[in-house]
Parts: sequence; structure tokens; C-alpha cells
Amino acid sequence: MSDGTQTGAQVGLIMGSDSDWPTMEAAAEALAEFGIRFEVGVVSAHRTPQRMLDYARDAAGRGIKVIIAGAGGAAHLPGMVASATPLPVIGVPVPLKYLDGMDSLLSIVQMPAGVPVATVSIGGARNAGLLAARILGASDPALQQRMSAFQAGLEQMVLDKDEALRR
Ligand code: RP5
Repeated sequence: MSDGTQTGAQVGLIMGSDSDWPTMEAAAEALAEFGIRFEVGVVSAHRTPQRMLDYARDAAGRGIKVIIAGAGGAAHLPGMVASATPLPVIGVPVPLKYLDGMDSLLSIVQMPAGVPVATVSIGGARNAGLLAARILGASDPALQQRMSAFQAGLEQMVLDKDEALRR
């Protein structure tokens, strides 16, 4: 898989640089927790524009259902990918050394009408993975059931902490 594509993957997890991986890894972990097959690759809007377009245009035909795209700084990757695929794209603003990730967030979130990107919080890669699981769960009852169980677990965790606090 020299180009990062993976047969059978439902989610394409891409990022503008390998330096984004420490942030984006949390999305991979969430997908793995839900048993979702995914592929990982570096696809840069600015350094490999043709590769980005090829990836976006081919993804649906290869069976990818959701794309998670993370980038930092002038983070054009999620929006550009969304412009070249009919698939849902989840954008992850990766925080860099300067501007606390606000540059990444604003580059991703403020899309023109007609080209949506579902933007998560700065560094919110785990939520990107969970959102991809919810999207896939809409047409996969077993996966949706696992999401409901996960949510029940979150609720129980809060209740347990509340009880511990009052002990
Ligand atoms: C962006 O530029 C990447 O997504 C990354 O967040 C940032 C810096 O990339 P490197 O210079 O670390 O490769 O396109």
C-alpha cells in the first residue's frame, strides 16, 4: 500500500503531513475501537495537489464511505477534498506551533455554501473517528448498537464519578 490505499477500508484517514499523525492517531484509535476498517495516508493539498485530487476522486469508487482529513496552518486539505468527492468529509484542525490551531480551524470551518466539511474541534481527532462511526452506523445496525453501548458507557462513567465525589 505505497499510496496508503487499503482494500476493504470504509474510512479514509488522511492528513497533510506525517507531522499531523500525533494528533490524527486518536481518530485511528476510535475507528479501531469500533472495528471499522480504515486506511491511512499523507495527502497534501499544497505539496501533492495531484495526489490529493486523485485520492478524492477515486475514494468513493474504491468503497470508501467517509473521509477524515486533518491538516494544520493553511489547512486546505479537507475543503479541497470535499470539493472533489461526493463523500462526507470530516475536517480536523491540527494545532501547530503558532496561533494555537485557530488558523487551522478557520481554514477548515468556513466553507462556501454547497461544499460542506463537518469540522470538529481543534485537535479533536477522536471525535472525528466517533462521528465517522455514527455516519456508518446509520446504515449498519450492529455498528449503531455498538455506538449506543459506547454512549451508555459514557453516561455510566459520569454517574460513577458523581457517586465517588459524594462518598
Ligand atoms: C500542513 O502543514 C500539514 O497538515 C501540517 O499540519 C503542516 C506542517 O507540515 P510539515 O511542515 O510538518 O510537514 O499542510
